Amino acid sequence: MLFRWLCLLLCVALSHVSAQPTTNHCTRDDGCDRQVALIEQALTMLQTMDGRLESIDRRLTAVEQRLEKTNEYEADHTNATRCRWSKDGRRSCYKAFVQRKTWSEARAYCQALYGGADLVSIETHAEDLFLVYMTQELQINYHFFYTSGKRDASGGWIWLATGEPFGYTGWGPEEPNNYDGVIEDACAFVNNMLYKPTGDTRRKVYWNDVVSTYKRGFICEFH
Ligand SMILES: [Ca+2]
Ligand SMILES: [Ca+2]
Repeated sequence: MLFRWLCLLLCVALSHVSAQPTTNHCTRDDGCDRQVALIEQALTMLQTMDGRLESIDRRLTAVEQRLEKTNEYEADHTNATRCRWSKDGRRSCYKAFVQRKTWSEARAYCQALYGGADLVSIETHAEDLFLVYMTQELQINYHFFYTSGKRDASGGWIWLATGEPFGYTGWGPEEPNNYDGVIEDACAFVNNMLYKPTGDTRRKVYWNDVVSTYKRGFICEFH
């Protein structure tokens, strides 16, 4: 648009020049040549400026799109996600999902959600408690959530999101147990308070080894 306006101005200037008596301009052939050369030079400069303006416009559009994405993230963060600061000054955010997925599907879903997101790794008692409060507060009507914990080939447990073996654990009584002789290869965070508020004598919150191909809820963690 700017380019068109500048061209229009140039055309007006040119018409002004051509409207002048010949005695004031172009009294000699070389004088006309100089004018034409200057006008061509000006046109080239205008074209270059137009190209630069288009480039700036494209960059502005990209910045606007990034800002929109940030706003979406903030909105989502405020409404459905909970964050905490650990003692070492690290900030972690969590988002719990009740739509059921297999462990692999849930992990892929978390990883596609935000850059660096993955299934949750519960590394401390404080983090474990935070998830209890979070799932309570959000009033989620479901109690089994996949974590990034997986049984490795030697039977040990590892947080696949971080590559670290389990340090702190919150296994329930007799867990992990490969219940009924079935290999249970994924670690689930269980909050029975979500649907058995009273009268249930079992431990309310614990970890359970479960079969990873079953569809369950899950919790994503990101920083
Ligand atoms: Ca963690
Ligand atoms: Ca089990």
